[in-house]
Parts: sequence; C-alpha cells; structure tokens
Amino acid sequence: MPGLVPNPLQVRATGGPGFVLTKQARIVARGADADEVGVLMAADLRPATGFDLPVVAGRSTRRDVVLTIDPEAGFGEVEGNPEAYKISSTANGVKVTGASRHGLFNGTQTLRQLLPAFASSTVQVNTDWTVPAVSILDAPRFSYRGIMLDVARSFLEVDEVKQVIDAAAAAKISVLHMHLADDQGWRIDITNSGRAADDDIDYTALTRVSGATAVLGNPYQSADGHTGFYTQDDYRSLVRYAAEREIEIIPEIDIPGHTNAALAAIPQLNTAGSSHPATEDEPVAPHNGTIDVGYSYLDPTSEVTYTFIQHVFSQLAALTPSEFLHVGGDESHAMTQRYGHEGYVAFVERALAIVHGLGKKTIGWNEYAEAGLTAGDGVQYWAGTTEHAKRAVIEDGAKLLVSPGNTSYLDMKYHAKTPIGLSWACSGDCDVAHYYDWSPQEVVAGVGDEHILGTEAPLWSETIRGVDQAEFMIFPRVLAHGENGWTAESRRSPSDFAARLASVGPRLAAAGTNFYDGPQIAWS
Ligand code: TNX
Repeated sequence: MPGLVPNPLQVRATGGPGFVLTKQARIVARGADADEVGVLMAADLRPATGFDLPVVAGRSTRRDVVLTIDPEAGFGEVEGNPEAYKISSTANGVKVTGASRHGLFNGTQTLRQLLPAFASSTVQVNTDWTVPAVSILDAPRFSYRGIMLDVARSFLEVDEVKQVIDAAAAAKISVLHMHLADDQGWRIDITNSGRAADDDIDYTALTRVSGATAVLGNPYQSADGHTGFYTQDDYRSLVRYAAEREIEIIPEIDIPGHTNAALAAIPQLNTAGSSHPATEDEPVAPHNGTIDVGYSYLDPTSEVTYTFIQHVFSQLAALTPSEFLHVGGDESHAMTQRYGHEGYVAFVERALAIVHGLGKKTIGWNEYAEAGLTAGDGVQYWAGTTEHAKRAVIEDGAKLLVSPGNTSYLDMKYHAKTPIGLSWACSGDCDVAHYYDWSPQEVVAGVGDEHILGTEAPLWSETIRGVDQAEFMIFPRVLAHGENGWTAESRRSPSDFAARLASVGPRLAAAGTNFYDGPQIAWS
C-alpha cells in the first residue's frame, strides 16, 4: 500500500488484484459539480498516462473511475462532515464518493496517492496504473488547514502562486492566507472607485510606488526580493483557481504596524502621529527594504487612517468570497511605545468595527486579541503569551488558529547549514519530524478542538526568492503540519508518518515540486 499523507481515518486493504486504469477508462461523474472535479482529475492524469480519460455522465463499466457527490451516501462515524469521502477500489472499478464537492475533491487527491508515483508526472510514462484493492473512509479533524505566503517581502507571480496551490491541494490544504502588504511592499491593486466624497487619497499609488519595492538583500539572503503586484483581475483569477481546488484565499493587509509601504505611497498617511511625520525635507516615508520589524505604524489619532482602512478593506471584501479578512495586528512596537497599550487596543477596536461593518469576520495575529473580538473571529497564535488568545476564545467566542512559530514557521532553516531561512523561532533540528511532533490542542492550554478553527503554516519571505525556494521550504514540512490539521490524534504516529512520507517523495519529484529530501526520511 502506498503511503497516504495525511493519514486517513480508516484504510482497509481488501485483498485481491485491485483496479487497473487503462486507456479505455472514463471518468463517470454523478451529482452536481462532480464533473468539475472529474475534469481536474483527468487533466492531472492525462500527461503521465497518455489516456483520453473522457469525463462523462451515466452508467459506468468495470474499467471506469466513478466520482459521486452524495451527502446521503452514508459516511459512518464521519456522517455530517461536509469534507467526508470514501473510496472503494476493486478489480471491478474505483468509486470515490464525497459528501460535497470538497469531500469528492479530497477523495480524488487520495486516489492520486494510491496510483503509482509517476501518475503525477508531466511527461508520459509506461507502467501499469494499478490502484490497490482498498476501502477508505476519511474526513478531517479541522476544516481550516492553511499555509501562508508572504508575497509582500518578495513577490510571487500569479503562475508561481498557482504552482504552490496545486502542490498544496494534493496535501489537502484548504486555506491560502496571502500576506499582501508589509513594510517592504504592497501587492494588491486598490482603485479609486467608490472613494468617499471627501477622500483625496490616490490609492493607485500603493502598487505604483510600493509594488515596485521589496525586501533588500540581507545577511541571510544576498539577493533582493522580487517586486510586482496583482491587478484585481489577477487576484480574482487566483481566488477562482484556488476555489476550484477547494482552497479558500484569505487576504491580509497588516495594520497598524508593518505599514511602511503604505506610508511610502500615500503622503496623507504621513501625519504628525504616524511613524513617519511629514517634514518639508521628507514629506513621505522613504522605502525601507531592511528586515527590521516594529518601527512603522499608521496614525491612530488621524481620521485619514480610518478613511484609508475603510476603502482598502471594502475593496478587499468585494474581491474575496471568504468570510474572513486578516488584519494583521502584530508587532506594533513603536505604536504601543508612543500611544500605550490603550492606544493600540483602541485602534484595533475601531479597525475591527470597520471590517465587521463590511460583513466580514476578522483574523489577526495573537496580539490583536488584546482588543475585544466578536464571536467567530479568528485569533492566530504565533508567539509570546497565550493569555490574550485564550481570553478572546473563552470570553468573546473567538476561534483559535494555531501557528506556533517553533513548529509552524516554514521560513525557518531545516538545520544550521540550510542556505536560506531564518532561525529565530526554530534552530538546530527543524526538519520534518520536529514539525510533526506537536499537537494543536496543546498550543494554548485549556483551548480544545471545539474552540479551534484549525492549523496554519506561514512562509515568511525575508529570505525566500521565487517559487522554487518557496517550495523547498514548504515541502515536506507542510505535510507534517497539515497532518496535524487533518488526522485525529489517535491516528498519528511519528514513525508511521515517516514511513508514509517516504513514498510521497517520488510523487513530489514526479509532479515537479521542489522539496528538501533531508536525512530523517528513508525516501523511496
Ligand atoms: C515575525 S510572525 C513576523 C513577521 C516576520 C517573521 C519572520 C509575525 C506575525 N510577524 O513579520 O516576517 O517573524 O520569521
């Protein structure tokens, strides 16, 4: 049996010869939207197999793959989980049944792992495309299984992000958090349309000025970051591409700190109370490409700040189907120094009211839970005291998103000699076993599954340039992290995971995903 990652709930080898995918095979789709999943699966398998794999409706033969969406199909102990799926493979056909489109998509990703590794190859391979005789029932522990791309420090082109989405979808990742603005760059086009009558900000300067900047070379990475930005059409195409693969995009504009790129582009934000009070000599903040953090902030005492937030987040809300917008909130050190804890909290509460007023829930880094949240908002725990996150969960009804830096941050070096990456959150041995060996319910003591939204592994990009380097840091660690979001504790085991991961290596290689094949795994 090939190694399956994340580990399904039940896998039963049923014996016998299994199913062989041949050139007569068709993909028979049943239930609304099943054909869409079939089209994706056929597109995935055609290059390697060279088969036609037509997607059809109606009756099936023993040579076919049958894809069904049926919430009533009977999912046993995971009944009611919309992401549930089951697979039955015998010599007389393969059937994948999902409780929803997402459930079916999950099942097709497992089916890919049941085929020989070369099934994901982009060039044709001649082999027997056998699926072992097996019966699988599966559903995730958490619905939110995320990764984050920091395209602010170093940009990733649309096609690069799509490449990461493809690889992440195979790992049953369900959320892509995009960190779209920071001190070094601004990556999403904001137009002037719909501006308030008294608003004279030219929002198009955000990308014109700060889309052209990025992090500079630094002690950990000599190359400068990549510049660029997404037009609103680019962003919509990413949202659509991700959604087809059952990944939801949650955009982040980090406020009030990490905002030098906004200050550099919008003169009006450089008020007396901002981190860059305008002077005659220097009316707007200069670009800052260093990897310093905590120095920049928006003026909490200026109405321009809130006009800006209202406009930017309303465009983001209109572009984003997700119920969440991420507002950052981390490391507002200089602001807190100047305006105190109360000043920071008052800012966050006013910003949250704006975003809630747009009909969205918020997510923020754990510091933002120093302010009162609204039931259903997310608090993303990354570092420091867990006190505020816990309070927001217990008192406000917020949900915890677990991203503990030490076992979640994909920008940490695997070991001291990794040529890129930082080491502040993890140093020494930060390879895949370390990213497996932790449990979501232990991150904030007293906050259990009923309060946990899910898991997320962020890739910060101070030291990452382009998609090859991004994939190298993401894989295989996201597979370990993601299994923590998917698989029940009772089904998780470090040695079993290592054995299963060994057979995922060739699949990543065949699919063209760059990954770190470190010595902890006996790669097959
Ligand atoms: C901390 S994690 C940050 C980021 C950096 C990252 C580098 C967080 C909320 N803030 O601004 O990019 O460390 O690892």
